[in-house]
Amino acid sequence: MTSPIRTERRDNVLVVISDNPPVNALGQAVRAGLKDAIEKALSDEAVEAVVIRCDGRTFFAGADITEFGKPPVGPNLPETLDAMEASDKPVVAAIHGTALGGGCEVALACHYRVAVPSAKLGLPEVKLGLIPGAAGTQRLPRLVGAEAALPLVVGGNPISAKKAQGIGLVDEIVGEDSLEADAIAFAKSKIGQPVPRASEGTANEDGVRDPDLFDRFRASQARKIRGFDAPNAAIEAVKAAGTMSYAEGVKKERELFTELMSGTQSAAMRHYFFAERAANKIDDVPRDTPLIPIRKVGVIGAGTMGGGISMNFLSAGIPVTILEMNQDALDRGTGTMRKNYENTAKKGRMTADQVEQAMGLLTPTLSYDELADCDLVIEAVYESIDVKKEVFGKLDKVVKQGAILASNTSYLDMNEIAAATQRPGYVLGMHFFSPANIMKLLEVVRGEKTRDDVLATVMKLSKTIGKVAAVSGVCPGFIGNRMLSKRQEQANALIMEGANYWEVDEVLLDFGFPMGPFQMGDLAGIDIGWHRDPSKVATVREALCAVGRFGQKAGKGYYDYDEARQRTPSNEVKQIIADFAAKEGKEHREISKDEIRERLLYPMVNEGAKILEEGMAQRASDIDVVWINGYGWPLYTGGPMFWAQTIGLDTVVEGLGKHGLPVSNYLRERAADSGKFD
Ligand code: T1G
Repeated sequence: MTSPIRTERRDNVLVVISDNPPVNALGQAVRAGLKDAIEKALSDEAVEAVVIRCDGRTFFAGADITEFGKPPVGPNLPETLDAMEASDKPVVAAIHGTALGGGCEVALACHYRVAVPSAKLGLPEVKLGLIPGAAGTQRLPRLVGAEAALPLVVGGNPISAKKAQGIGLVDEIVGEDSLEADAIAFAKSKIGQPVPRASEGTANEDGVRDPDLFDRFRASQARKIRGFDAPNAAIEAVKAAGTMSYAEGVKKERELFTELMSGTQSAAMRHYFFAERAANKIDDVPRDTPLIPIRKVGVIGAGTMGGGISMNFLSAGIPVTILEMNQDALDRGTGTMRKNYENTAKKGRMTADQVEQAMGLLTPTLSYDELADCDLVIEAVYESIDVKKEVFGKLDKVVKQGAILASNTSYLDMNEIAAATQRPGYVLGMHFFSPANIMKLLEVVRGEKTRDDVLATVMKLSKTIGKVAAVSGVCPGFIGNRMLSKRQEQANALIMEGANYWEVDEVLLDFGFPMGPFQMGDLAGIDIGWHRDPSKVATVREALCAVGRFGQKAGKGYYDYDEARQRTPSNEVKQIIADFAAKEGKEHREISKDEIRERLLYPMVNEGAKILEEGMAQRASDIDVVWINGYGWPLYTGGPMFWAQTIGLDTVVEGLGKHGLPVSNYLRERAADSGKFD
């Protein structure tokens, strides 16, 4: 098999080129080819400098993640890079695309780095539950210092070539279309000079001057890294660069890396990496299905959801015509969108021009006729099947043939909505999650009659607007809300049986969720959908509303809130619950946190198994993608289905039985068979 690495001579410069699509991952063949090429360069007198570059869309984008968890095959990357750095001939990394992870470490082991303006560099290993494993945590702080290294290694987000040049990671920004030529010229200019080796630098001089730097940084990241192992390991590794010799620091990095690689968090986060990409593929729709061009989008409803949905398209440069029933509602909606953009600009995440650009693509209207030439119309009106069927009937008459009609419904029957039109093949669900311009999840609900090209178009469009999409079949609550309802059922039952509602929240917080069900209720508003009659009290929720406990907005819901919205459990609520339980003849008892966790989470796994058995989700990993992106399931456990496999499906089956909860045949069968869903 030909090596993905080739070399080409340009006078006295040897250009080492990798051609390993799709992202020049540093798999075994690439590492072996790199090693051979470097040995060739070092032994050839005629070669006085080396340039390393990649064909295709990007410089090396990291180690080959598909090799992880398998027996290592040499040569290993650290040794290959050490041999390269030891060269006395200047070695220049010529960077385009995204030099990530091991790719960035290749660049760090080169003596110099040049990059095109559009290039990005980063160390995203923490997003895989790892830290850099080829001396990146030791070379980078020697090149750029601790303050600049920490966000890169601990946050894992890439930076632009310009920013990289600013911190000393990139030596020169070269022409966007003349990378190789400029890199060769740069290499030639360094011939005869002593080569700078990052490993020989002094690390963290800023960290020595400011010893609290590391603790301050850790504190600043506390909320984001809560529960994750890798970020703390990353901080330790960067710190080691300033307190140990290079060799000892590399050893420390290796210890931390190996421990993380063998842990459940990295397995879970590597699972998620591939799960997110798999979710965008539809098994029974050919990848080359022709797509419908989406040049103009219509949105019905300028409320919270309609406005948020519209922003996704405007931010992606796609014009939106937004329709409301009256001018006041329209003005309120467009005003809120502008305010949201301006808030983003205030945080420095957008420029004022970009705000005007986005708002300039928005056309408010009161007339359905203005939607006639839209390629896609998304309805985000009141969650009533009759209202939606009426809206779709109107759209069907007004909007051009071949346009897609989508509903943002969160649980209604898409087949019934599609039947209200003459074009059921062009109808599907696009279930956004509030706030729609922020939450990444998009549940794409495939109707019985939804055409392949319509589905493929919306899946591709989801990536364009920065969403993570998963396909759901038509069932109440689709994937996410259907499983959420099982958790909510148990949460309500548990507090009637004696569990304190704040304990239920704490169990999910400790598990890694951003908040528990009762906190969520207070945040969203207990009074949503309340009949407003304080004399009619049939549930705990109605009892709370009857005494004005509407949630955070009222300063009290399940919890009491102070001005800073800090919550305190309420004795009044505890009594209301106790009275309800007594009325229902429920005996209160001590309930352990283990029982609370099992009764909240295991029924969700069981419902996920039913969703798979009914074909409402393509694969178990899609369910993980839904829960991680739509409901805050902790990424470091891989999602409900991966987590269940990690603790053992038989453990889940046994736990459900112990609590007298139903076990689906499919779950029982999977537990008895391979212990895996997919
Ligand atoms: N290994 C294997 N396959 C990879 C890969 C990788 N590193 N990166 C991408 N792919 C596959 C991906 O699964 C998909 O496959 C296709 O390439 C296109 O990817 C030693 C230990 C580079 C920004 O974490 O961030 O280095 O679905 O759909 O949107 O210290 O891919 O087509 O079959 O994402 O244009 C560190 C991960 C590894 C980078 C391109 N590196 N990749 O995004 O395309 S650990 C990373 C990305 C490491 C060292 C450590 C993105 C991208 P398929 P895509 P994209």
